[in-house]
Amino acid sequence: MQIDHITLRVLRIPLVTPFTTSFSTQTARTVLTIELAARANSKEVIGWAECGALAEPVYSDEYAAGAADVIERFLIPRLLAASHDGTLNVETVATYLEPIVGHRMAKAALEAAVLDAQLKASNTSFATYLGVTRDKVPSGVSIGIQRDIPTLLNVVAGYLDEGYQRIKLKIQPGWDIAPVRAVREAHPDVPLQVDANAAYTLVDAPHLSQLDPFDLLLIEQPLAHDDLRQHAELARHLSTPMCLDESVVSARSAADAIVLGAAAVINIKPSRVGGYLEARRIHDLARASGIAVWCGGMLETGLARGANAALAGLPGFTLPGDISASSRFYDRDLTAPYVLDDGHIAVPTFAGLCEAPDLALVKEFTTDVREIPVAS
Ligand code: NPG
Repeated sequence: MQIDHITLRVLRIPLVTPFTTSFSTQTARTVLTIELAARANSKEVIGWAECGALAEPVYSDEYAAGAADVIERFLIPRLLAASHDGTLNVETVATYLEPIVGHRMAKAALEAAVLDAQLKASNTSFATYLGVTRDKVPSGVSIGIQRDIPTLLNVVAGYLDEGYQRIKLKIQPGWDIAPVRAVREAHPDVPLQVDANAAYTLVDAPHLSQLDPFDLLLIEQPLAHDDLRQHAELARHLSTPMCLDESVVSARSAADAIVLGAAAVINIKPSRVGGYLEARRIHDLARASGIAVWCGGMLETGLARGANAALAGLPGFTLPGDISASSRFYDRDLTAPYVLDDGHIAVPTFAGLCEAPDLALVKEFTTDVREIPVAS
């Protein structure tokens, strides 16, 4: 593949309702997008992708403006060298970017733009590329921390009415046992799980064990991202299965977590782990180890939501993912909206990772643009 032009944009897209987690309240999604014009298979194609990094480094150490900087300054020059040598394709991207330490979300975004272009040039859907045959995946919804329990119960009932197949509640110290008890009492049979985004320490083990009677699918990332050993210790105190999100950043860290007994379940977010190819490797490893996986969400726009649905079609994804309808977060999505159909999201059949976005909408939401010159 030869790259002809790259445009980086930072967009600010309003959310339909504020989303509160233990680390922040978001009222809008700041998202870095990549538009990559390329030639492959004698075709001119445009690959689109978005970066998972938030506006601030509060979920991980990456943030949108920083990702734009590292992409422009350090990652694109390496891809352009590969493009010039004629050795650029999605399978070589990670190798070219390897000398740059970390910055997985930035790398994932660039790899996704190349993958989208490559799939479009070969007229192949992402599901076909992965070998996925499922045509839809069950949809779960992630519910932020609410003002009070009556409000939470209303919100949960609304999403269940829409058809969501499982509920994930965000928790933090002061908002954990009571809200979970209330939701479980109101909905005894609903698949339910909780996500702490690293808000606790091992000292909280006795407190967290009070969640055990509520028959939760899992507790997600109660401890710090670099606390694998203590997650293993906490797992021994709880009967609720331990799931890791922030701690699993690669197939290597997934293997460590599994061997240590720190994860009975893994949340796979392609952007957190450096891209869809690494996400697939984690799926394969977990499946071979008998560890369940599910696809996490980062408030994706239509540039990544469908690709996540395709990934979640792989056989190891045995739990519903945070792959909700576009309307869960956005009044107007960048692409045709993803809709819930009987509690499921369709696995896309179009060529590429995503449909081309609505350029007028992209323009409306853009707060910063960088055109990257490509020397021929
Ligand atoms: O459905 O896209 C979604 C959101 C799911 O809760 C969700 N994501 O910690 O998993 C998380 C959380 C998150 C959102 C993390 C944005 C980081 C950024």
